[in-house]
Amino acid sequence: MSGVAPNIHHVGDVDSTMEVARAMLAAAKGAPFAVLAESQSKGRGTGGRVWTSPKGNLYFTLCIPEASIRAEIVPVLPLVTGLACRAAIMSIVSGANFYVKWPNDIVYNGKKLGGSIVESEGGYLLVGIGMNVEVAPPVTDNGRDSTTVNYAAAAVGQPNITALQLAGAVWKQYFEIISDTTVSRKAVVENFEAAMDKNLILHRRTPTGRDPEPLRAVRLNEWGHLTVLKPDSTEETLMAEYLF
Ligand code: BT5
Repeated sequence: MSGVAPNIHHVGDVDSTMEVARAMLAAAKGAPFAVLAESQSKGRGTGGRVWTSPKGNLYFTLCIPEASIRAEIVPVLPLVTGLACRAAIMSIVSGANFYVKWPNDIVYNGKKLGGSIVESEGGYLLVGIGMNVEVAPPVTDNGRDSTTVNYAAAAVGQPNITALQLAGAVWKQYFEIISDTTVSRKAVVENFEAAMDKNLILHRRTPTGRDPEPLRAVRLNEWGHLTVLKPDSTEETLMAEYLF
């Protein structure tokens, strides 16, 4: 599927690109497509969290037929997503250090720039990606401060970019990674580990906020699970926890 021509549907203000994409699955007849919205009134993150979605940023759901994704990389698809998003930004803005934060975030300068969710339906994987391009919304629920691609671009003297440009770059990078048969699960894990910001102080999420214990990312195992270092110098491997 390398070089798959982008098939991106542009929509205005929607509830969530995940729902818009779902409604389009049947008509897509097994071909890959994506939905790019200007803004969302019910943008969502993981575990019922809200994704604040004002106009000016990227709200994108990439719908990929499950059959076209090598079984080997399906378990690490959130990591593939983070790597594709980071590569997309860096293909447009050079000279700034963008990082990934396990399992599903893009960060710049210790602040959150974007995040992703993966859902599955009707033979498709729906990869939802939100990245702040122009607007850094205030973040409320104990989250990390937010930042934007254009803030980072300005910091390194590069021109502003648009959500449209970024969407095209994400499409390209995503299909490049999933089509490249030399990219094994091991390579995805190693590339993600190399792109992690290991200086971030992480906190486990709890149902009501965040756990006070400060953690640091150490390494990923072959399945992409993160081992963290605790203040008492012991290590623990996380399975499916999300971190602030
Ligand atoms: C994520 O969730 O980071 C996944 C976000 C995915 C959003 C995309 S937009 C296109 C598609 N359509 C949707 O409806 N969703 C996807 P999570 O790791 O759970 O992070 C959510 C937390 O991030 C919130 O609880 C806030 O703390 C913070 N947050 C919310 N909006 C933000 C923003 N615009 N920028 C930075 N942080 C934000």
